[in-house]
Amino acid sequence: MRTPHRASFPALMALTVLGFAGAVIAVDATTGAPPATAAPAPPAPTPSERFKALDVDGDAALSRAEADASPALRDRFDAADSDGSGALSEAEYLALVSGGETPMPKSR
Ligand SMILES: [Ca+2]
Repeated sequence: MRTPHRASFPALMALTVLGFAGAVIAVDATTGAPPATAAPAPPAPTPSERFKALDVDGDAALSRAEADASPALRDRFDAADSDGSGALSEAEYLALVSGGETPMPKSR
């Protein structure tokens, strides 16, 4: 018995067929039903708009629970909470999103 590729070849064929079918469906979905009104891309929300969207209770601060809605924000909550109040003011949020990779530059 020397059939080293007997199991893998059908599996590869199945994956290829499934992948091809998925591509056809995706193309058909985009070309088959064009939107009536041209809407190329929604404008990206400004940081201030994102802050307001996250501030669900409208108290002008992001609690830890509110920040949990954004995984990226949740991971950086403690770094962003520069005054240690346990909530992010809009200024702290804007400093975080505008500061990017270096929220706390060391003085030198
Ligand atoms: Ca809030």
